[in-house]
Amino acid sequence: MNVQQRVFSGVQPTGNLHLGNYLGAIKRFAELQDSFDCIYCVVDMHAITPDMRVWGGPSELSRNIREVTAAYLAAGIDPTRHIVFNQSQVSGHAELAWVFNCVSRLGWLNRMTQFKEKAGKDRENASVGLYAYPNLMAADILLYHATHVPVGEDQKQHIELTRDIAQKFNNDFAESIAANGLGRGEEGGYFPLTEPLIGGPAARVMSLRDGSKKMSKSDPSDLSRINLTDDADAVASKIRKAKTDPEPLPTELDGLKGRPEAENLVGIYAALSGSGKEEVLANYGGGQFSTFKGALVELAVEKLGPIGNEMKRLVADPGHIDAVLRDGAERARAIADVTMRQVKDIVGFVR
Ligand code: AQP
Repeated sequence: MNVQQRVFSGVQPTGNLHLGNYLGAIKRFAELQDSFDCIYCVVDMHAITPDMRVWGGPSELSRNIREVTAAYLAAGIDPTRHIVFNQSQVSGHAELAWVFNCVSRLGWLNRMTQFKEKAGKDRENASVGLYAYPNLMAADILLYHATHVPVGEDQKQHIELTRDIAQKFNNDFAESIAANGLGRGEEGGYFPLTEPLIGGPAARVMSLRDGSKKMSKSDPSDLSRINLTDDADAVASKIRKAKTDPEPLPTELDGLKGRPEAENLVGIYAALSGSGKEEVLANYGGGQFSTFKGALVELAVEKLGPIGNEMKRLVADPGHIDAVLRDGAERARAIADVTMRQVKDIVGFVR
């Protein structure tokens, strides 16, 4: 393992963990464990950025933090080889985010499409935290000098902003970084320019009810998503009811153009089976959706059933989950504290 290559990523504990979160993020987190030093965070400080009516209040938050942790463990993430913790236990996230609030520019944040989508028309009523969310996300990643971040397609813009913040910090403080002997890498910058790891057939899993919208925790329709804790009957019924079009499945990739619902189901099958969309079409192209949906139900139940069951088992033992998070937080804090001491020296804070 190359310890210079560090992965950081997180999931918000906002309930309704779904297939998009699994295929776009958590499944890939587990796959990266043999090639990277990994830090996986339950980003609870991000979860409270909407109105409390949206995130559900204190007991819901605690329950959701434990549920995301359970999903990490059930997906095969090993918290003894890597670090699993919740963000609010390591104060460096908030401290570095403040420094980044002063590095990042209003013009940059104004371009963030996720804020526009989440704030909607009632922008004046959105929290400052929702607006500054990408600066906190940059702090999450750079606090650990992470070189790679596995995320779904929807997070690409935030990773680009993280690179802009790192670059501006490195430029603004270039002299101080050098004077303190804290330059790293060829360019002598302090923070790395982190690479996103986005890809595969399910980088953007779409709603089962509308192929133009991403599968999302906050969609009011439960039929739009497969939750990781859904039982086999629910998974089967949601896939059977998933929106499709009247044409049979195409035999070639090109035939999926302009057919977002068909493309979505093919992508989900490919990601769950560890193959490509071409292979799926080679097997099911030309056939009716009903046959393909039957095969998808079988595959989804086979792959997701054990994860959902393990999550339920783990959540029933909150003491164990809390101990995993405390242990992870202690090890994360050891890395974060060094970064914060160095950042304070670079910025000129007296400590
Ligand atoms: N539909 C998706 N397809 C692929 N990846 C996805 N991710 C989310 N939705 C999809 C990825 O899951 C990780 C964790 O996401 P998050 O919990 O931090 O926040 P989110 O993106 O806001 O999740 P939702 O479900 O979309 O919630 P709401 O409804 O609140 O907007 C990230 O890596 C994300 O890319």
